[in-house]
Amino acid sequence: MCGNHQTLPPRSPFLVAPVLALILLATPAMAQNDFVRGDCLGDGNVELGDLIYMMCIFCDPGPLFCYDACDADDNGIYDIPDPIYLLNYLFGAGVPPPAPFPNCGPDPSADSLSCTNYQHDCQTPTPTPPLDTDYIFSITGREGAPGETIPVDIQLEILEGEMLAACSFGVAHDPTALALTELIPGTSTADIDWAIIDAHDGGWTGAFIVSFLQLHIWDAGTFQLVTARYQVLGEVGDVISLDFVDTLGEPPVHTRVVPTWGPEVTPSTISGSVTVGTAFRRSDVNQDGTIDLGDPIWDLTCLFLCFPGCLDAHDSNDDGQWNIADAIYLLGYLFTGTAAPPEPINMCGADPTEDSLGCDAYAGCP
Ligand SMILES: [Ca+2]
Ligand SMILES: [Ca+2]
Ligand SMILES: [Ca+2]
Ligand SMILES: [Ca+2]
Repeated sequence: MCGNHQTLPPRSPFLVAPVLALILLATPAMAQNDFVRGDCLGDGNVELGDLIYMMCIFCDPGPLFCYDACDADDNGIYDIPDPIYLLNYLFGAGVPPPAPFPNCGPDPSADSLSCTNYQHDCQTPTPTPPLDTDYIFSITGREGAPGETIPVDIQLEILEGEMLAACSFGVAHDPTALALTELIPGTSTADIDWAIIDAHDGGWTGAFIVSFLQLHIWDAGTFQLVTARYQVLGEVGDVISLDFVDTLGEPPVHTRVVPTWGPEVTPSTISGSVTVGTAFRRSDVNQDGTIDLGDPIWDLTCLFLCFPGCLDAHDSNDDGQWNIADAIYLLGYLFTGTAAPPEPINMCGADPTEDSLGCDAYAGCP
């Protein structure tokens, strides 16, 4: 499930920095364009891509058309505090950039920075970043019983030939049907530079920067981003959707990815759902609250003589079929110390694995 890290060729910060400093010093107050402060890339949005691009001050940023837009804190200097200012605003409840923001306008403060060729046409609406289907966010849905707390995984797949420097997203749920109880960073995020995961009313958001200076970035693979735990409030038979959204947080965190130095693009998303199922305990087939010799005996008897209301409970090896192998598996666990039946066994719950067996009724659980 792990993706790969790609090491980029080293850049030459100490060569570029003095050159950039010279450019900054030598740049007189030139013809000024209207711009949106923070939109360093000039694509009309102030988003994660701008922040990543601004981190490149001391490497090779490529052509900059509007230094004023990159001066996020409007102190007349374009330097590292600017992307940090933007980071705090976008994800850390910091204050918005000074005017002109969020709409285009001239720079109200006189400084030596220039804005000669801002790329976005200020007469047109703020564009949505283009869709790139080579990046796919998905939610692994599953079944949960009423009252049970279940994990839901969010992952990002990056297709062959693509790379990623940063990403952000929001996941919304119906708060009358699910209660968010915990947000756990995913295994793929253990060694990245920066991450934030925040709960909001009706959902949560996450933002991840793999490497500020892109000393390593992600390439093709599947990356485990977050495990969210929800308590199921709905009733048996409900299907509760979990959707990627752009509306949670202030300012709202958008579902985006930033390939290398940006700009950001809009990824594909595959929503998930929680299906509310009947609670049972696997292998307690006689539903007396304990798992003992009575269960394999009843299981074998039942194979020929009864029609169980909860086939999932009889599927001791959780292979999606109910047959004599289940009684043998259970006898092995009880008497020869082989592997325990998969969850739910220690407490009542729904079947975490999808199969064709069902559980319509189970009296042994509340
Ligand atoms: Ca932008
Ligand atoms: Ca500044
Ligand atoms: Ca039993
Ligand atoms: Ca089975």
